[in-house]
Amino acid sequence: MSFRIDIFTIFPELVETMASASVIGRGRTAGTLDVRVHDLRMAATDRHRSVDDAPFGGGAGMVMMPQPLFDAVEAVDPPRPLFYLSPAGRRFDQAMASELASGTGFAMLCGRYEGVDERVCEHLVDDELSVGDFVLAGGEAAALVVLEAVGRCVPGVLSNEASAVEESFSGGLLEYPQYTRPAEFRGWSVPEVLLSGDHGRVARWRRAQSLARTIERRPDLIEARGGLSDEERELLDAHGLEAER
Ligand code: JF5
Repeated sequence: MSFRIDIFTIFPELVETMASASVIGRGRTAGTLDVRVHDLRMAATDRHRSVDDAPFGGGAGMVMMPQPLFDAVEAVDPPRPLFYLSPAGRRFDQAMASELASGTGFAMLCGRYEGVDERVCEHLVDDELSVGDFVLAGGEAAALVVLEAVGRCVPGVLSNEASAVEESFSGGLLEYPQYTRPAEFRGWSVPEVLLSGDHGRVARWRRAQSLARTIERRPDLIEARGGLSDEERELLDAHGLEAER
């Protein structure tokens, strides 16, 4: 049984190309992911294959019509929930990605122009999702963000080694810095502890770096996990790092 993700878009070639690359493409080839891309214009009825029309009440831009959207979705009967990607949606995050990946599938509707007729939001989709506080020209880039974030969490898509990386974000902290060869590059050295071979010392240094980095760059994440423990303050202090910013 593979995990199914359906995407409805007026740019199926664009979405198909992106969804055939990298980890998602490998998941599809392996049969773990069943990604189905649907062209919204397939359900258009006029000879121009129109999916949009002028807004009632006037104003700039065009609105996606309910008929092609309802018909496209109903013809496919995709896995639910069906999400509409928009800046007005509930904010998508790693917790949502992991939770969705623990189910059997879901679907996404990509809007273009000024958005979709409100009856689509009320009677066709199950929820509205945002990938951030900015406005895109269409939902495709947002849907690809959700596809990749969820797809890589689906059991069997990533190696076990890589899935450990994911757990560290669910710990609510940013990643520690990584280094590879050479040990010195243009006079800049790799931290000595990483060359020591002392796995315990390396693990403590990495945790201290994750904490310090999160305090500095994303204090909201520290707040969300209920601040720092006494042990974490001691760990930072032992590495000469600041607990406060
Ligand atoms: C869209 C009207 C949908 O811009 C987005 C978006 C931003 N964060 N998450 C999604 O989606 C496309 C643009 C305008 C509706």
